[in-house]
Amino acid sequence: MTLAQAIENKYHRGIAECSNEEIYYCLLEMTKKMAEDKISNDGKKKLYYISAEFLIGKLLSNNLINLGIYEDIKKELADNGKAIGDIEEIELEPSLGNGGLGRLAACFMDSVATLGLNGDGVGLNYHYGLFKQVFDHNLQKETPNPWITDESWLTKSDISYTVQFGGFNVQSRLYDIDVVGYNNRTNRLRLFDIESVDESIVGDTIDFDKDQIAKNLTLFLYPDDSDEKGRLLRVYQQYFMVSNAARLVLDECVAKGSNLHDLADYAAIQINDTHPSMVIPELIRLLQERGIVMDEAIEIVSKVCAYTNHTILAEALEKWPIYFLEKAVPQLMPIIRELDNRVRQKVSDESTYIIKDGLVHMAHMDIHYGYSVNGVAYLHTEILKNTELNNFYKLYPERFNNKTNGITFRRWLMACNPELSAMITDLIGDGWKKDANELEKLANFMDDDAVLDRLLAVKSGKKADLKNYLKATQGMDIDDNSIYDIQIKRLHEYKRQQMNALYIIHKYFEIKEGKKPARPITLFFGAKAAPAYVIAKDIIHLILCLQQIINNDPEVSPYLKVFMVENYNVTLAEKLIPACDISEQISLASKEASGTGNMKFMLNGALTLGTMDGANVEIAELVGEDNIYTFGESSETVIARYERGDYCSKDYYEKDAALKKAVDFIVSDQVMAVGCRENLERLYNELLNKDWFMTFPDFESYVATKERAYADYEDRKTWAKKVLLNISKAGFFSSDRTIAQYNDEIWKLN
Ligand code: GL2
Repeated sequence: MTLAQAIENKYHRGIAECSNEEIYYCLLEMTKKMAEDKISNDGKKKLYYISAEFLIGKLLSNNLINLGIYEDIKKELADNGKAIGDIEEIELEPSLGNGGLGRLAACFMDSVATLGLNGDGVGLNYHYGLFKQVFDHNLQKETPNPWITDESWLTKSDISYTVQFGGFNVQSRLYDIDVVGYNNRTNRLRLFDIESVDESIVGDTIDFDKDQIAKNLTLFLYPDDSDEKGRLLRVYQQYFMVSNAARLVLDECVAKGSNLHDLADYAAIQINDTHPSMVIPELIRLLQERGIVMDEAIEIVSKVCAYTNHTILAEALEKWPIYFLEKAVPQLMPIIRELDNRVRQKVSDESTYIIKDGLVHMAHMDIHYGYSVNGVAYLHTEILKNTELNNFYKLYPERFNNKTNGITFRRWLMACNPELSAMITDLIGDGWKKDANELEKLANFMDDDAVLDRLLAVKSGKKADLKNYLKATQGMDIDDNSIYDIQIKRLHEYKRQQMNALYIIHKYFEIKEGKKPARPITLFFGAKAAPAYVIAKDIIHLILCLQQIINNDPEVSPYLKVFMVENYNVTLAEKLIPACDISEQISLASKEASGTGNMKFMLNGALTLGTMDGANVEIAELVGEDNIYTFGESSETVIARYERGDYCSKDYYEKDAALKKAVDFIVSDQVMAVGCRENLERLYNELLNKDWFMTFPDFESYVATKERAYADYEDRKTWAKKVLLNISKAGFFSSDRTIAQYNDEIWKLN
């Protein structure tokens, strides 16, 4: 059916006579129906990818592309005076994730379906998701982020379970979203909700009654955990997620003929980070309920569950107090104790015990009772094996493996950058869409001036698009002749947005002193800070203050501007990434497990300015040192300094005059005039007395390397060559490659 026919059936009018909203809802219905009618993946064994986050982004364009009708629809719309971009604006972005970990899960779902593998995602249907960020007086404020409308991609299923908590029950309801593989069959994203959810307990802010679990359970992703009630709510959410998931797994496997003793022939469960870790004791509990004895239940579950570690930061390796679990999920504690006792009987290394000092270490349970532990980039996995999880590696070396992250090129090139996609296809054909390694063929054009010129022209077009979009949506005045230098990612001290801010101050002073850059520079930021993460919010405050001061200074703003986009999300990433010249990947070496933004930028023709951290290491290896701007201390140096415990940021501050000047500016009268003393002083003191993520030792080489990149930008032809080389080497970072490796080495479906 054409769109015109669908519109005629639904509204008895033509496309041109319909509003964008009417067209969107018709396309939604039509696309949903087409996805439903597609054959779904099947097979004896199935993957269940359990994750607290699925940052899926808007689905319309992606689904049109994967169904193979994007171009037809776009043309039909254009023929009727409508732009597909305007229709996309109607869709609300599902707010089901926080950052890289959630977006990775979404990319993985796309690739699992595209490779024709039988695998579903399982998570929660948060009504208000992660908060919506608004800026008020240069401060981040949080408001609810509703996204579920009467008609949406969700389909209500007839699956519902009673989930038991300490003292009360809730009734669940499963909603499904079809995941369409690129020119292939479909899988599903399975999102559990509670029947008794009550949106009305939330007002204009993200505060709500944390005691009313039967009403609030699926309202927010990562409810504020700065108090005990918030942390307890996370436990309720996690158990709700995995209890439903476990029952779904058992029911589906039994329906396919499993006798449960052979569960591992029917199911592979990937535990994405520690949020779903309770699936291990819950499955054991359910197997016992179905007549299997403890010994065997443990054995079965250990052959089904595999764990992915996404970070070495202690804060993200969850440890729940025993009394939390006893209160929320008392039925699990005897099982967890039994699991811990078994570890104690066979292992002498106390550091690996599951229960220690009244806390349950979720990752420890995953490693002892799962069959695979993977890191998400080469360096990260090495650090896990040799440092962070070395005690476990010594026990189970065969369980550890690396799966370097990837991204889906359907969303992160074909959908967000059709101009670059078309250029690539003109040059090398469209085989790259299914086999990303074919991008290597672009290397043949390295000395073709016409190709290099076209590449630069595509970039200029995307820069103009971004300028227009941010003007229309956020009122920003951007010079598209400037260098676009972009840092977009969660706000976290280890990612070091504060170091970039210090650079900006440094540059501001240089311009004031008459040292003007060869070309204007625009620095973009996009980041949400966790509501309870005080210093992260202070860093946002500083950046917004700098934005106000610099952009309004007639002496400086012709050469330097700063923009922090409000409410950074997938939709904004899809506009920012194709327009970027310089991709900021400046985490403290050893701390960024992988990064996936780095891959998206590279694929879209930005050059990386980064530390030797996470997947940057692999990017550097692939493109060679001439085609990336690396700087800063190595992970070995950083890890050794942490071990010595002798870092003193003040020493660096005293020695480096430029650094001192930049840091002092944070608490200058000029910044105080537009900002809040409390926030600025706190940040200043934090840097001077702690600087836990060591921005000062890297500052000098960061500034020097950034300047070198800016200078190189002026040789447009050489720059274009570097860009083309980067794109040609990006194939490795396709999530199709990552998923093929997960399947070959961990899941073994088919
Ligand atoms: C993260 C890492 O910080 C990030 O480097 C990695 O790319 C992603 C996906 O593996 O996982 N870990 C984590 O806890 N979050 C991440 O984004 N939130």
